[in-house]
Amino acid sequence: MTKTILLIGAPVDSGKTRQGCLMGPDAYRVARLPGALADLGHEVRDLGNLAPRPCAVAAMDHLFELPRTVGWTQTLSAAAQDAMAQGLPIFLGGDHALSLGSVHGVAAHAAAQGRPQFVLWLDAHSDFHTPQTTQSGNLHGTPLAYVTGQPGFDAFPPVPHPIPQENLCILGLRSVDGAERAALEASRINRHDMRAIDEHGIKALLAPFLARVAQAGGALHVSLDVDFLDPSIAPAVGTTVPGGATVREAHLAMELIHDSSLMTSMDLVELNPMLDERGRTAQVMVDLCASALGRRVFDRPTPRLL
Ligand code: 6HN
Ligand code: MN
Ligand code: MN
Ligand code: MN
Repeated sequence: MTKTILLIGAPVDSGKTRQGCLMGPDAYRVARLPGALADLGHEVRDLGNLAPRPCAVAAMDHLFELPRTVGWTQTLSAAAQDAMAQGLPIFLGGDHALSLGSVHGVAAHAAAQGRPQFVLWLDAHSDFHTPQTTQSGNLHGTPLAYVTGQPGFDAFPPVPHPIPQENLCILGLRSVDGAERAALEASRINRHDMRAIDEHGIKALLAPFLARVAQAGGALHVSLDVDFLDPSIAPAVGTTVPGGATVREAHLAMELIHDSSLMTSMDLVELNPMLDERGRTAQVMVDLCASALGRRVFDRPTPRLL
């Protein structure tokens, strides 16, 4: 089924100290993301790059660039709500702090429609710190705590529609800080580390989650962090962790997402073109996005999810 896809450039670079993710949206364009999606028959509208609202909240010593990140959250939440009324937004990051806003916005849209929001988080990290528990002070490590309504985000827009923890699924985990581990273990978040992928395979972990989204009639936001992938195939990210997903594991995840017809919005995050090698990380992200939107080698009968 062809879709209207809105490409929203979100050159967020305030979520961590190492700079470079602001070049991500243009790297995706140069790697021909718009053409790759149009080739699949979709209507593609590139809305250009956003800029953060000026924001008057006070800086906090232990948090990097808090006011700018709050400004981005306001901008991106509003952009997400607008875009959801028109089609399927893909947020071209930008670091993972952009999901503070994109997920906030899509959840507001879903709530207005009376539809439950689900989130699939493909990442080496759990990004479940609060501004109180973060050791690095880097707010790209906090979006899942924010969108599930954890305390401590007073500087940010309020979260009237927190996403129920059981509606989240994290895949690819292999770097979880102590405070995050304790919080995750006390939570109802579905989470699978790389060992689970090794032992069971992507499909056995992902299909039951997709089946739950389908059963609930939910909206599904997919947030793809470059570091979900193994650094040998995706070096262009500041937070590489060895032992990540292979090209095929990542494509299978995207292909299952496509077959489910459930995805309603997506983030491509953490690409740092300064760290890339001849654009190959940008290219693999473009190819993964195309798989999520229907690129395939051969047609297959749509499989049952379970
Ligand atoms: N990401 N847990 C580490 C921190 O600094 O809080 C790493 C966060 C990585 C963030 O994956 O988008
Ligand atoms: Mn809508
Ligand atoms: Mn992340
Ligand atoms: Mn990560």
